[in-house]
Amino acid sequence: MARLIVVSNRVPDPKERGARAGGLAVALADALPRGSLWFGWSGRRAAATAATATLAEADGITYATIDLGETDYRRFYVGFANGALWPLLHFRLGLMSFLREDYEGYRAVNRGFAAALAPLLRPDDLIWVHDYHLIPLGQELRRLGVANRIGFFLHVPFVPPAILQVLPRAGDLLAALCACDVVGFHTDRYRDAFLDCCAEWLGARPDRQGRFDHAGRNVQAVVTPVGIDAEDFAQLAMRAVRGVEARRLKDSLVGRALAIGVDRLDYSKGLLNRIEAFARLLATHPEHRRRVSLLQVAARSREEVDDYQRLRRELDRVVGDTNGRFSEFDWAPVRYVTRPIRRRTLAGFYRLARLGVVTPLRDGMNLVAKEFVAAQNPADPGVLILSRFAGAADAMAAALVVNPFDAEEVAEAMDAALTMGLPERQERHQALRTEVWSGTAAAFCASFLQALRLPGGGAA
Ligand code: ADQ
Repeated sequence: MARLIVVSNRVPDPKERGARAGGLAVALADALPRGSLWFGWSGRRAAATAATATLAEADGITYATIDLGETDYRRFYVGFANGALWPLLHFRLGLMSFLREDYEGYRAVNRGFAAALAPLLRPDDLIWVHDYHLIPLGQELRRLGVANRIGFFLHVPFVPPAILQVLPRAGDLLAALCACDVVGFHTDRYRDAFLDCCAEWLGARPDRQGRFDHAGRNVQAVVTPVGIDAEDFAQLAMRAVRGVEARRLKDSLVGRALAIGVDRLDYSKGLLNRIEAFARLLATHPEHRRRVSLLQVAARSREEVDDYQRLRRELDRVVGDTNGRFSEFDWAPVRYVTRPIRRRTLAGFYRLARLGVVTPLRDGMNLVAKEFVAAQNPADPGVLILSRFAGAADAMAAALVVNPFDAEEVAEAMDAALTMGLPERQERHQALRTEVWSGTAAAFCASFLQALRLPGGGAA
């Protein structure tokens, strides 16, 4: 079988397997076949970007990483990827900032990645590039004469033409992406938006399988939703709920219901809206005061980007206000933790929770929703509240699906979840469980790779 080459911005440190706060690393680590090579940034900064990769091996996977130069890091990572593309692809035009030099830095790092990767490649390798940091990588590899099959998967949403047109150089980027053979998305909506953009900028005329010709190549857009290793996570939760941390949490609740939110501290995750909705629940339904605590785990993320520092301050304030307003001497409504918690510990916490609150304003998929479902005890499951703007909502209609911009609607859903009887909880959970157990990380990899392996075949 052909060797798989995975390329992503960050390559996780194999030694830190238990403590990753990031969907891409979690999804891939669950599904990579042995013998694969994983290429990308080491996470370290140096005076200049390295021209060749450093190799390390663990569990049958070769990790090939390069350090990034300070200026490249600022322009590529902080500037264009997280200052322009991330807000744009999450529909936050007001937060987008574009500088030509950032765009040039972004292109330069993609060129550098291609130059460092090309010498490691064999002719029959399958190359699978991940996410918005590396949109032009396929084109840069082609320029170096790489003729291998190249696939690209976007972990975040794709936006319709009316949004994409705001980005200077949008046409350039779309054309660069079309140097790949297969381009994958979580949902039909994102794929259709991509095809609409290709029609508008590149004159593409896709067929019903999402294939079209561009610049002498055939490109296929596919839908392959990311999932988790559900059975493994369920086992983890069953063990962890008996562990020390879960027991400490349970004891501290003294019989109160637990609501849980777990996110990177990111403005796309709807954290402010969530706290506001919880405060509204306590204001309009005083019967829940002292009966429920919200544990919000919000791992700090991208702190070098100003908007993230602002969000952190704002969230500190909103949590403080809510606790000041409703706390009593023996109960605080919100418990707020800003450091990552080990995956195993989180699994136990999910299982203890009566309510999982996953209310991003936009999210490509959202794996926390799936983890919460996998962790539940089917005999007495908790209820999932899920934003309709998470890709996960497309296949999880049995959750309480809400518009996160409507605090009253979210508060009503919280009330409904806290008062829901066992038969309805079980019925909803069973439907969600079926979905999470079929759309696993392994299924995601298999269906994307099937499309990538087979010119002319593959996922729809
Ligand atoms: P993320 O935006 O990082 O991923 P998500 O899908 O929720 O979001 O994945 C986060 C992962 O990190 C989960 O496995 C979660 O358990 C873990 N995590 C989050 N917060 C944590 C914390 N505070 N402590 C410890 N662990 C934490 C991107 C896209 C998503 C998409 C994934 C996968 O933005 O939309 O679902 O990639 O494609």
